[in-house]
This record gives sequence, structure tokens and C-alpha cells, in this order.
Amino acid sequence: MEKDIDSIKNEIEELTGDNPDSEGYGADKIKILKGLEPVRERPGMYIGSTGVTGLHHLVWEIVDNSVDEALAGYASHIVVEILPDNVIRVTDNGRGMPIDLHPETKRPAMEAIFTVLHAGGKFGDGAYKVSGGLHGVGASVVNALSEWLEVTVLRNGKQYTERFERGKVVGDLVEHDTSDHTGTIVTFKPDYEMFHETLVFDYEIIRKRMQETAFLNSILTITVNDNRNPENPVSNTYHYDGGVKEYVTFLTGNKTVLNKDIIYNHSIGTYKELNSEGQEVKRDVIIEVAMQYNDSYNSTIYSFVNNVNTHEGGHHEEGFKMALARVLKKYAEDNKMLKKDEELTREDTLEGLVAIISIKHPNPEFEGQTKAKLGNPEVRALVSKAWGETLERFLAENPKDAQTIIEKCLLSSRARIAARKAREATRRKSPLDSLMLNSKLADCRCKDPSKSEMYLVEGDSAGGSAKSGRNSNYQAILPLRGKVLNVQKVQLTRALENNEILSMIQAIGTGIGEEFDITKARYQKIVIMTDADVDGEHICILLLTFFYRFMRGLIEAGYIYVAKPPLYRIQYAKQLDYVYSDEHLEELKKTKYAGKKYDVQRYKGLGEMDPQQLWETTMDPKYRTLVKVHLDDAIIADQTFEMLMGEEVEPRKEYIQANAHFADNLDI
Ligand code: 28G
Repeated sequence: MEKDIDSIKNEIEELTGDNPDSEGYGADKIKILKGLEPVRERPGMYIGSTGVTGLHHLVWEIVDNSVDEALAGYASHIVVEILPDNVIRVTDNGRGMPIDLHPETKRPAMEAIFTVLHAGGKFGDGAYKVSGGLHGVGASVVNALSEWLEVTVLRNGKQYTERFERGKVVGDLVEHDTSDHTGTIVTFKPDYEMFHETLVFDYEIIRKRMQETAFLNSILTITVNDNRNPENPVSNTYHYDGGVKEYVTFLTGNKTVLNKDIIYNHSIGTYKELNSEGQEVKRDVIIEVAMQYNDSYNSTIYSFVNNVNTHEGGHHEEGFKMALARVLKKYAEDNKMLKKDEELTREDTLEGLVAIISIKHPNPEFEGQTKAKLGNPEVRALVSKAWGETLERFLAENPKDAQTIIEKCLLSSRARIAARKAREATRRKSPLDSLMLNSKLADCRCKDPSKSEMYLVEGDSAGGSAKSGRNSNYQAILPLRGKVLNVQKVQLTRALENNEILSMIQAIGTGIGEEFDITKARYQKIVIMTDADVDGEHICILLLTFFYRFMRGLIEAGYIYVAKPPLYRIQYAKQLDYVYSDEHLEELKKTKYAGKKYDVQRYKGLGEMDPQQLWETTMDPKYRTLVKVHLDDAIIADQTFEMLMGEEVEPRKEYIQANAHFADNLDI
């Protein structure tokens, strides 16, 4: 039942009252309306990637529609379920998508939402379309990338269902039951033709994101279920009356707080912009900020725009930091709290801080490497003004807290000055500059960073195989001794004293921390290659955490990769396949190797492969699978690292149990 573009446009006109071809249908509205072919041709353009991140984007896109319905005031509860076979079902108790039939085509209004691509479009003037994820392309993209998708609408006392396959209408809307409430249910199975890397949803990724969404929208209750294993169903329900304030409390954990009451602002700022007709109109920005100091030295600042995590910051975060530094500095000066020669810098005011900045903007611009940075300049002054006033008032009303906070900032300031002096004194002796390193790096011949790769390989024996198997023209190998680096036993700062980590920093060439310079990178591909067991996982987490904290630019530039070595080798006579997932192994047994006396070898570690095998499966650009590390992944690694290192035993136990498939030879 293919549709031509004109009939689609007619439907949109009918649905929204807008004519896509008319004069007034300008840049602020849906620009291009198309069928879904482009999505299947270039899925990455619409969901960022077809890897694990892209797979989960499908869930965010659907859930965001439920969140929009909740923010519009009609829904309060969302349920997200992973069903057997990695099918996703999302349910909300909103009004139910409109299903009235188009007078000419006689198709339900909801159908267009799932079959028409709103390419490059923005949503109606002034509305807070919480177009989520980093792409905000909606239900039609999910439909296009699903083997099948079913929508059930509860409305008018009835239940209606329509089914799609690979984005195409395959039947009519069927009325099949009564219902005493309203809502929408979307069920879909991602298409294996589109997602080659994995079709397996990660409950933790979904649970965390839904918990975050519940923190950011206090009206919502969100339930997350994993029903894939009938013997072990998992369920979590989140509702936070305190919203972002509760988020701050959650992130602070059991650290000692300096100000007992969380400092909080909830307000509306307005700015002017030109609408599609060129008239000046006022727009509202909803601002919510919550913050509390604790006695640690970390600063945890999370910012969001329309529920999208802006990892790369932007003008809302800048406005917050500006106000913080300005107001604290002025308070300290006015109250004569600074000794002579003392001053407070912005950095000093950030230590020991937990803050959430969440704004809702009708027209957000997302910039940066990962489109996770807010580019709207007007927001800076709005947040700075709102937060400055709140903070000023808090300090005036709570002089005891004010004094504790300023003293903490001064402590940071003194520590920073002392550290700088120490660094300057030892700089010449820094091991990074010296030749005393006994590096095991086997470098490549190529000196062009854009063509050079470095493999960080766990274990001496795998390192040896990698050195023999590699193409030494452009592949460098640095073996890392796993035992030394096991995250459970090593503090991150101690990693800096580790010879192999030092060799790695030296080999990469960019320097670390404040001295980091991406243009000095000697390789534009740095590949982490570890065993698929719990130690390998830990080393990978440590390295990602290390890069995230000390060499973040490498991640932002997209230079960091994780290699996926095969888990199995299946062989029958001269037929041979390397297999990278359990699902694929099962598939091969039922197809290609069915009825044959095949042999399956399970690789426990890289060390079990000979140089030739390692080259063929994991290093040869023709066959290897490399997963590019995104900032999100590194943030998750960083949090996991904190958890593994932290004092609480319970979450660590849970993590290890959740990763029990690695637990062949666990050493806790
Ligand atoms: C369960 C998974 C995902 C949704 C609704 C409800 C309405 C709706 C959705 O309307 C057209 C575009 C914006 C108004 C609106 C129902 C008005 C009256 C709705 C969802 C017209 C779409 N009755 N619930 N869309 N809108 N839930 N959950 O998708 O202007 S999508």
C-alpha cells in the first residue's frame, strides 16, 4: 500500500490544518515530507548509529512521544517493557493517538504519524516538542527500522490496533475490544536487516534513562520491566515528587552535605525571536536548577534541554557557572572573607558541587561533536539572571551555610595554587617527558596519524600474538598487563604511576589534563582490545574512565574504539566461521551448519588465538568489528568505575551478578 507524496501531504494538511506547499508553511514547520525509504537507506543519519546506541534510540523516540503527552497534561504513567525476543512495548495513559479517518483516503490519522518522515522539520511555533534523543525524528523512523510495529489506541471506550512491517501499512485499523480508559500502546521489534551489530536491549541502559526522565519530570511515573526471562522478571518503578531536587540528593549519595537545604530555582525566562512570518514574538524558556555542595572534590553538573542530556554543556551551563562564580565572589568580598592576595575563580566554586540544570526551550539548537551542546546564546543570560537571584537570596537568608560554602571554595583555591606550584617545580622531571620509560610499544612505520592505529592489548601473550599478526606498516601494539590494572584494586590516580599507562600516554602524544592537545595525537585510531571476561571488562572500564577524565578530547574526536573479538569458532570440514554473539551462533547452528557434525570452539581469551587468527578476526580492517566510543559510553564507564571503586558493597555485588555471564573465573 505505497503512498505517493501528494497524498501524504494531503493527509498532513488534513491532520494539522497546514498546507506544506503554502506560503506560510515556513522554516518553523515541517519542511520536507517523504516516505520512509531514506531511513532504511541511511539509518545512521536518523538514529546516529546502527550499533547499540542507535538500537536504544528507537526506545527513546517512542517514549518521548509519551513524555510529550504527559507534559501536555494528559498522561501520567508510562510503562516500558522488554519482552521475549527483544521486542519493546511502550504504554501510556494519555488521550490515545487520534484515529479519525481521513475523508478521502479513509486512513486513520495515526497512520501518517508512523509512515511519513518529517525530515529536518521543527514543531509548531512555541510548543515544547520534547523531540528527544539527539535526533528527534519520531515514530516514523522507529517504524521504518522495525521488522514489525503495532499500535494500539485506547479511545472512545474501544481498542483499535494497526500493524506495520518495515514501515509499510499491512492492514487496516481493527477495532477489537472495549476499554474503560484511554492511552497508546506501541510494540515493535527492531529489524535485523538494519541492526547488524546487536539486537539485544540492555536493561540497565533503559532503566537508567527512564529513572533520569522521571527525575526530570516530577509529574511522571515510569515503570520499566525486563520480561525476557520468564523465570526472572525484573521491574522498577520511578516517581519523584521532588523532581530535580531529588535528583541532586540521589547523586550526592552518602557524602556529607554542606548546605542542608538544596538551593532551587524554578522560573520562566522570556526572549524575543522572529517567527516564520518575520514578526517579533516572545518565547518562554522554563528554567529549573537545583544544587547542593558536599565535602568531596568532584563536581557533578548535569544539564538537560527538553529532557535531552547536554553532555557537552552549552549556554545554560555557562549561565549557571557564571552566576555561581559572580555571586559567591561578590558575597565573599562584601563580607570580607578573602585574605589579601586571595581570590575566588570559577573553578574554585565548582568543587564538591552537585547540580542539575534542566531547561525547556521551544526552539533548541544542538551543536557540538555529539549534538549534545546547547547553542542558543539567549539562554545564557536568562539562566544567569534567574540563578544569580536565587543564589543571592539563599546566601542572605542562610549566612551559616554561606560561610561553610565560601570556606570550602577558598580551600579549593589554596589547594589549586599549591598544586600548580608543585607541578611547575616537578615539570622538568615529569616521567612523560623523560626517556626513562621502558616502553613495550611496538610502533608502526607510518607517521601519518590519520592512517596510524594503536592497539592497547590486554596481556603479554595476546600482545605477542598481536605483534606477530599485525600489519606493522600502520598498526602499533602496546601490551597492557591486566592484573596490574584490575580496576577493583587500582585508584585512578594510581594508574598514572603505572608504567604501561605512562607508556600509553607517551605513545599517544597529546599530553593529559590541562596540557592536552589533540593536534599532537600520533594515532587517530586507538583500539582497546581486551578479553570478553570480567577482568577484560574492568580494564576496558578503567581505560575509558581514564580517557574520559584525562584525555576527553580523544573521545570527542572519535579516536577511541573497542575491538570485538569473536566469542566462538564454528567449523565443519573446510567450512569455518568466527562468531561474535550467542544469537549468531544459534542462527548458524540452525542454518548453515544444520545436520552437520560441526565443532564449536569457545574463546575464553585473546591469548588462545594464534597471530593469524587474531589478525583475521580482530585486526584485519576487512573483517574486524570496531565499536566507536561515544561520550555517553565513557560517562557510563566513569559511573561504573565510581561504583566499582566506591565504598558501597551492594551495588558492586549487583554489578558482578548482572555480568555473571563473564563470571567463569571470577576473582572478587
Ligand atoms: C505508547 C507509546 C508512545 C501519544 C498522543 C495523543 C495525541 C496525539 C499522541 O496527537 C497529533 C500533534 C500535535 C495536536 C492529541 C490525542 C490531541 C488529541 C492526541 C505515544 C495533534 C498527534 N488527542 N499520545 N499524539 N497532534 N503517545 N506514545 O505516542 O498537535 S502520541
